[in-house]
This record gives sequence, C-alpha cells and structure tokens, in this order.
Amino acid sequence: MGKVEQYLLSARKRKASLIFVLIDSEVSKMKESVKLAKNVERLGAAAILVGGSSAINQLEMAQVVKTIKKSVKIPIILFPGNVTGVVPKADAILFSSLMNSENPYYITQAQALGAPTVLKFGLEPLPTAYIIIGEGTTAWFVGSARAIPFDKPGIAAAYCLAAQFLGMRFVYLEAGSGAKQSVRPEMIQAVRKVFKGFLIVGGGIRDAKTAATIVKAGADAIVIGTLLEKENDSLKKLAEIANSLKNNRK
Ligand code: 1GP
Repeated sequence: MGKVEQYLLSARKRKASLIFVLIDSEVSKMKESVKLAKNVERLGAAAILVGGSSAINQLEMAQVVKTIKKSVKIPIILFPGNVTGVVPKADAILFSSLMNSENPYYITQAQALGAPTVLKFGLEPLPTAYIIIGEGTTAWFVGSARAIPFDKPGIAAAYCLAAQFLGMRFVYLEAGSGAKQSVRPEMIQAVRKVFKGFLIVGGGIRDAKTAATIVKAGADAIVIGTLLEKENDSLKKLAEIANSLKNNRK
C-alpha cells in the first residue's frame, strides 16, 4: 500500500467522510484552477482529482497538475478518462477499470497501454472499480457503459462484490459529471454491505443535504466537480457540504 492510500485511510478514520474536488483541466483555466485548489484545501478537501472523461489534452493536463502541485499540500490524484490522462508530477492515479463498459478497451486495454507510463512517472496506482450508474452523461457515452439503473442496487452490489474478489481496494460509484440525480442511498447501502474497501461516490452532488445522505449511506468520500465550476457562491456551498459531513460522520 502506498503513501496516498495510507493517507486516505487514516484521514477517513480520523475525520468524517472525505471530500475530493474534481478539476477538469479542459474546463478550468490555469489561474482559476490554482485559486480553486487553494480554496478547497482551506475548506477541508482531502484530495484533488484531475481529469474526467472529456479531459483528453495531455499537455494541458500535465501543466495543470504541475502548477497545482506547487500550490497545495493535499494529494493530487489523476482521474483518467483515457491513456492521455496519465501525466507526471501527480501523487497517485485512480487506476480504474470501467467495470460495466461494453467496450473491452475501457476495462483492460487502456490500462495495459497506460500502465508502463504510470510506472515511469512513479504514480501510485489506486486499484479502482469504476462503475457508471444511470445514462445520458459524458462518462456514460464516452465509456460505452451499460449503465446500471439508479433503482437497481442489487446489480451495483454484485459488481462491487466482484471488484472486491478481484482485489480492487477502491470503488467509485459514478452518476456522471453534472448528472441530474446522484447515486441513491439505497444503492450505496447495498454496496456498503458487501464492499469492504474505500467507497467513492460522485456525480450530481450539489448541496449539503444530498452529500449528507450519501455519507450516511456509507460513502467514504464524495466527489464534487460541476458545483465549483458553475455556481456563483460555490465555495460557500462547499463549506456547507464540508460542515454537513462533519455532523453526519459514520
Ligand atoms: C464526475 O463524479 C464526478 O466524474 C463529479 O461529478 O461534476 O456532477 O460534481 P459532478
């Protein structure tokens, strides 16, 4: 187990559930990204994810990672949508298999193509089962996912049990960036019953109430992206989310 994984597990034990902030290097400008990273660190985010399914400009991403890395102490974790999401200077990478893709490229082939570069760049691989819930998002489309319906918790739990048997220590239940609805608590509870590893939930989380429900259901970390890109008083909302997690620790 590497340093970042140890840090996440011990932070999770010490604190309430964790907040990961997603910075999409294609959406945010460099100056804004650095400012955002500093602000979310101050508000208690545990890590910054850089990537996303539509972030495919490797040069731009490398620059964003390098610059943010100099400005914050919390780990920078790559969240690649493809092999181009592997860039140097980050602390770790969600080394993910899109478990419910219909295209083997996203299950094992991109991983094989990207692995030597992960090693070369000295990135800590966090073995992650990436599972897409619900249709219509970019992640769903780009990843050729056969999405698990929001109201089928048993199917999600079966995938997560499979992930556990395969030795994956992280699961990321993904409703997709900007999703109209987030993953439902019934599904998170069903997954929590069978999956013993670190459970990340993201997609469509925009307010403290939703975040608290997701954490109560058993998520170890939530991912916030779109909220911080679009809304005016987004930092205030992030602070509210951070507070609600403290008050709803499990
Ligand atoms: C997307 O789960 C992340 O990959 C974050 O989703 O942009 O909806 O917050 P949002």
